[in-house]
Amino acid sequence: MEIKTVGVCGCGMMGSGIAQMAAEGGFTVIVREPTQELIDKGLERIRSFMAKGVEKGKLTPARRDEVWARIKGTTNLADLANCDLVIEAITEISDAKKALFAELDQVCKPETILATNTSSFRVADMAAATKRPKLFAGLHYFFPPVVNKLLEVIRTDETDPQVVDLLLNFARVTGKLPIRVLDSPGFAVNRYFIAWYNEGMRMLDEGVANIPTIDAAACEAFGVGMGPFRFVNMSGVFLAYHACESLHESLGEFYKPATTLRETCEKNGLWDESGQVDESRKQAVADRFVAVVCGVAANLVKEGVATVEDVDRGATTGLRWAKGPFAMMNELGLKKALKLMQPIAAKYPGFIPNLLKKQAASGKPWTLRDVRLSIDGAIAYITLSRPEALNALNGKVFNELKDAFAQVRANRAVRVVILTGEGNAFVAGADIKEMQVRAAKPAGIRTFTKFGQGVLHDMETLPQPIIAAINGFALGGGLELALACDIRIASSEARLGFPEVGLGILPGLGGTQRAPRLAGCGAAAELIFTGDLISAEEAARVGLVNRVVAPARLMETARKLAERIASRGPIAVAQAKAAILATQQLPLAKGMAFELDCTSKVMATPDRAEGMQAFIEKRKPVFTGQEPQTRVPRRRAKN
Ligand code: CO8
Repeated sequence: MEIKTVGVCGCGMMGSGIAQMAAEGGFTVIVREPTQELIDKGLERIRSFMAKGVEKGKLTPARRDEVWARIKGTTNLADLANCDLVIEAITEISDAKKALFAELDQVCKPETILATNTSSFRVADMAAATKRPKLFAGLHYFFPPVVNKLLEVIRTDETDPQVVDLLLNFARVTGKLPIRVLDSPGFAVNRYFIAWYNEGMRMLDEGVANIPTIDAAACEAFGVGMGPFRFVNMSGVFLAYHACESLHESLGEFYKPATTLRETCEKNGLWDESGQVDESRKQAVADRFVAVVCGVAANLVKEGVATVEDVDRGATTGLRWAKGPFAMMNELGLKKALKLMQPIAAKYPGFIPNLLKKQAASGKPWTLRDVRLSIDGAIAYITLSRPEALNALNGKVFNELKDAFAQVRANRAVRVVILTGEGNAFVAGADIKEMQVRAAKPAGIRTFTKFGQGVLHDMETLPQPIIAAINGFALGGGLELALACDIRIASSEARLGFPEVGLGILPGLGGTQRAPRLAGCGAAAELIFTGDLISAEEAARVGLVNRVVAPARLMETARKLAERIASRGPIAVAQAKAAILATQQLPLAKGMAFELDCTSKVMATPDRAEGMQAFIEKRKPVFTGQEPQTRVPRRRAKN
C-alpha cells in the first residue's frame, strides 16, 4: 500500500486547504465538486491562497508553480477511481456524506483508502456506507487547514493498523502534527473544547460572572487570545450550539447546551461582550474551566480515545493553548486538580475517572513523554516528539532517549531500531535555551555534555542496528545523534549542518569526531568551521548520509531496510556492528583480531548452523538469536 494520488471531495474552505497541503506534500491531487462553477471557485481559493503566500515571502513563485501543477479539478467522481486515498470534505450532512461514500466505494479501485473529515459524526457510521471498513478512517483537520498543524487521525474498531500508519505518514509529509484518536463522539479535541465553551456559558447562566470576566479568566488560564464568548461570536453560534447538542445526545447531561447558548442560537443573536472585568471573580471562573477541561481529558485517556501526550498536543497545537490539560494538572498538582473537580462530580456522577484518582493517590504527576517508543514486530520506532521546539535535545529528552534505548537493549525480539523526529525536524540541535541556563555553571554543562555523549555511546554500542530516518532539520546535536546511528536515510527536504560555531561553541556531542570519520577531515572541517547548512543530496555526496528519498517514501524506505536487516541472523548483525565500530578505535591488526573473535562467536551459534543448513536445503532460514550453549565442564568422579 502506498499513497501517491489523493482525491479530495469538496473544495470549500476545508477541502481547498486539504488539497493544497496534499499537493505541497508532493502528492498528485484531484479535487472534485459536482459543478464546474464550484470547482472553479474552489481552485481559485487555492490559487489566491498560494498567491498570498508568495506575496508574504512564504512561498517562492517556483514552488507555487510546482505545487499548483499537481492539482487538477473535476466534476466527475469517476476521475477519482485510481486515487490511493480519497478525503471527503463536503457539507456536514450525514446522509450526503454516506451517499458520497457509497458511490466512491463503487467507483474507486478496491485498495483505495477512504477518509472522512467529519467533525460531528461517527467515522464507523460513514464506513458502514461502504464495503471497505478496513480501508476507512477519519482525518479531522482543524481550521484553517493550511495553517493549523493539528490532524486527528481517527481509527474505528475495524480500520486496518497499516492504514493508520499510512495516514500518519501522509499527515507528517503534508506538514501536519498528527495525533492518534479512537472513533468516539467529538473525537479527542472537541470533547474538551466544547465542554470548555459550554462551561463558560453555564457560568453566565448561573450568574457566576459576567461575559468580560469569563472571557478574561479563560484567556489568562489557557494563554489564548479569545475567551468562549468572543470565540463563539466570531465562529458562529449555530455551529457551537449544534456541536454541543450532538455531544449531549451521545454522551449525556454533562454536554447539555447552556441555556444562554440555546437561546442565543434560537434568536440567531450574538452576545454583548461589553462591560467591566470583575477581578475578584476571575480565579473562581478559571478554576472551573480548568476542572472541566482536565476531567474530560482524563476521561478521554481512560476510554482509550487518545494518550495523555496526544490529548495535550491537541490542545497546544490545535487550540493554541499554552499548556495541555495534563501539563496543567501537573503544574497545579493532581490533588488540587481533583479538589477543583469535586463540585462538577457532585452534579455529574462519574465525572472523575478512577484513573485520575489513582494517579493523584500515587503522589506522582502524569508522565508526558517527549520520546516515544513503539514496537512493531522486530522493529522498534523511537520518535523524538517535541515538535514545538523542533525536537531540541534537553535534559528530559536525553533521559527519555537513554530509557528508550535501554528498553530496546533488553528486548530480544527487537532486531532493528528506526529513529526519527515528529514534525518538520529530525532534531534542531541541543536545546539552546536550556544550555544557556546550564552554562552559568561550567561544571554543570560539562556533566550534562558527558551525559549526552554517554547516551550516544549507548546507541553506538546497542547490539541492534539503528537507522536514522532524517525527516527534516538535523542540526548540531541532532546531526550528532544521527551520526551515532548505523545507517542514515534522509528526506530530500532535510537540511543538515553544525551551526554551533555561530553560537560560539563547537559540536560537543561527537560531531568533531564522527563527522571526519564519515566524510573525511576536509569536508567535516568546512561544515563545522562555517556552520553552513547543506542539503540532503550534498550530505549524501560527502558520505554523511547513505541515501536520499522523497519525503513521502522516507519511513517506508527505512522500514523496508529494517525488515531486510531483521530477517538476517541477529547475532551476526550485532557482532558485525561491533566490528565496524572497532574500526574507529583499533589499528588494522587489532581490528582483524577483534573481527576474528566476532567470527568465532557467531560460528558457535545455532543461527550459524541454521543459516548454512537452510542454504543447503534451499529454504529460508529461521533465526532465533539464541546464544551458543556454554558447556559446563563435567567434574571427574573421585575414586
Ligand atoms: N534549542 C531550543 N529551541 C529551539 C532550537 C534549539 N536548538 N531550535 C529551534 N528551537 C525552537 C525555536 O526557539 C522556536 O521556539 P519558539 O516558537 O518558542 O520561539 C521553535 O523551535 C521553532 O523554531 P523557529 O521558529 O526558529 O523555526 P524556523 O523554521 O524559523 O527555523 C531553524 C528553523 C533554522 C532550525 C532554527 O530554529 C534554528 O536555527 N535553530 C537552532 C539550530 C542550532 O543552532 N542548533 C545547534 C544547537 S547547539 C548544539 O546542538 C550543540 C550540541 C553540543 C552541546 C552539548 C550539550 C548537550
